[in-house]
Amino acid sequence: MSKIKDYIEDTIVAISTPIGIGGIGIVRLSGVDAIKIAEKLFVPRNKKKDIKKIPTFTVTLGEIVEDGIVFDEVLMTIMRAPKSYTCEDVVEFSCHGGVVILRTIVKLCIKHGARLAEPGEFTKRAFLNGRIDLSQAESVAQLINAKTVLQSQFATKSLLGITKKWVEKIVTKLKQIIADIEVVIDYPEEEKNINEKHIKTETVKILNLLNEVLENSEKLFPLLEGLNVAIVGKPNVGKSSLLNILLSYERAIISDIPGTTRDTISETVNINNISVRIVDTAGIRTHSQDVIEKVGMQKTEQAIKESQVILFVIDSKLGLSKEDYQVVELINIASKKEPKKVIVLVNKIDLEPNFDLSKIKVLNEKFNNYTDVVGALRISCKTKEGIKEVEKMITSIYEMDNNLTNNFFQKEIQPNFLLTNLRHLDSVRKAKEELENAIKINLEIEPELFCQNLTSATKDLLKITGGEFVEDILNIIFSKFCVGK
Ligand SMILES: Nc1nc2c(ncn2[C@@H]2O[C@H](COP(=O)(O)OP(=O)(O)OP(=O)(O)O)[C@@H](O)[C@H]2O)c(=O)[nH]1
Ligand SMILES: [Mg+2]
Repeated sequence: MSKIKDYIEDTIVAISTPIGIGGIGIVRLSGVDAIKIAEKLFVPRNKKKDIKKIPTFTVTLGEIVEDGIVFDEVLMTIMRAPKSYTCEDVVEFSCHGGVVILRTIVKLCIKHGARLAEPGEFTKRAFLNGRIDLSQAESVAQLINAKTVLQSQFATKSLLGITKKWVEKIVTKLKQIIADIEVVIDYPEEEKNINEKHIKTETVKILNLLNEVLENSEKLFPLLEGLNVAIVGKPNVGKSSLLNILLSYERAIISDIPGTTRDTISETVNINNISVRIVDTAGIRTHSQDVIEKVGMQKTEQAIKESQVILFVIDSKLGLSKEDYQVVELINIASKKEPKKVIVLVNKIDLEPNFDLSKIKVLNEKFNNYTDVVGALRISCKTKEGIKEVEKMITSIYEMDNNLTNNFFQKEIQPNFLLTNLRHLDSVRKAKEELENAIKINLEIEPELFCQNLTSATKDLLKITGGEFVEDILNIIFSKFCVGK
C-alpha cells in the first residue's frame, strides 16, 4: 500500500473534455496542491477574493494570468477534500474550448507543480481514496463508452452502487456460514454439531442467487453488446445507399458506377435501442480480375462470416441474375461456420412499383440448411419506402434470438440487476464453481475444506468490488479510460 500512498501525494492535471474545438473545455486539477497551484494562475475578477477561503462547490469568475499575460477568461470551481470526485482537493477551470488554450493552461499547471494525469487516474484516485469501489469505477468507463440507452442505464445503476450492494449482500451471507462452521471447528469441546442440512440449504440459496444473475446476464449481455449486420449484394444494387439511410448520414460514397465500394465500411448505430454494427461491403462479382477488387471480395466474405444478420440487396429493375446466385453461394459458405439470418431486400422499388415478391421465391431453394431466410421486403433507398420495416425486422430477429419479448425495453420486465462487465461475470462464475464443489463435501468429515471453498468464493466476489485487489488488475482497468476521467 505504501507505494500507492506515495503515488497519490502528487497533484495531477488533465484536459477533461474531448480534444477539439468546443464552446467550453475543462482543465481539472486534483491533489494536495490543487488550490495552491490555482492561486498561482488564477486571478479572481473580484480582487478582494481570497482563493484559500472560497467555499467548496462554488464558481468564481476570473482570468488565467502568467507573467502579466492574460491567457483566458475562465470560471473556476473549487471542490474541497474529502467531498469531491477524487476525495482530494479538486479545481476545475471551465475555459474557452480551444485546443491551444486548454493545452497552455495544462502546461502552466505543470509548471507550478502538477503532473499530467494518466488515463483514468482521477477515477482511480476516487477508488484508492475509498469513495467508490472498483465496480463503480469501471462503470464510469462503461457509461462514457455506452453506445445504447440500455447500456448507459445499466452502467448508471452500477455507478450508483447496485453491483457493490449485491456483492456485499452475498459476501455477508457467505461469511455468516463460514463463521457458523468455524465456531464448531475452533471449540470442539462445546460439542456443538454442525447443522449440515441448514448450512447446505443456505449455500444452495446463495448458489441460486449467483445462477440467477449469471443466467440473466449471459442472456442479455449480447443485447447490450449489439448485433453485427452485413449489407451484401451484387454491384450497384444500392448497398451503400442503404447504409447511409440506416445511419442517417452520408457515410459511404454512392454512384451509378458498379464497383464504387471497394473496401468494407462499418459503423455502429442505435436501432430501436439495440446497438447495431452495420458493414457495407464491396459488390460481389467473383469473376473480377482486378487485384483491389479481389481483396475487396475477400473482405466481403469476412464481413459475412462475422455477422449474424445479412441484408441481401437485390435490384428490382434487374431482377435475379447469375451474380445474385454467387452472393447466395458466399452466404452459404459462411453459414456453415455460424448460422446466418438473411433478410432479402428488393431495392429501387420506386422504379418497379409492381414488383411481386413471389418472383424471388426461387432463392429459398438455393440457400442451405444453415441459412435462415427470415423475410423479404420491398424497399426504396430513394423514397425510403420499407426502411422502417427493415429496422423492425432486424430488431425482431434480435429479440427472438435472445428470447426477448417486445416488452423488454419497458422497464418492468427488465431484471433489476445485471452484470454487464466480463470481468465481473468471470468472478461470479469462479465463485459459483467453488460453491458447487462445496455442496458436494461431507461437512462432518471435511468442514475445513468446505470453509476453504466458501472463502475462495468470497475472494472471487470481492475482486469485483476491489475488496481483494491486485495492482495488476487496477492497471489494466484504468489504462482503458480516457485521460481526464
Ligand atoms: N431509383 C433508385 N435508385 C437507387 C436506389 N438505391 C440506390 N440507387 C442508385 O443506385 C446507384 C448505386 O447505388 P449504391 O448505393 O452506390 O450501390 P452499391 O450497391 O453500394 O454499389 P457498389 O458499391 O458499386 O457495389 C446509385 O446511383 C444510387 O443513387 C433506389 O432505391 N432507387
Ligand atoms: Mg457501395
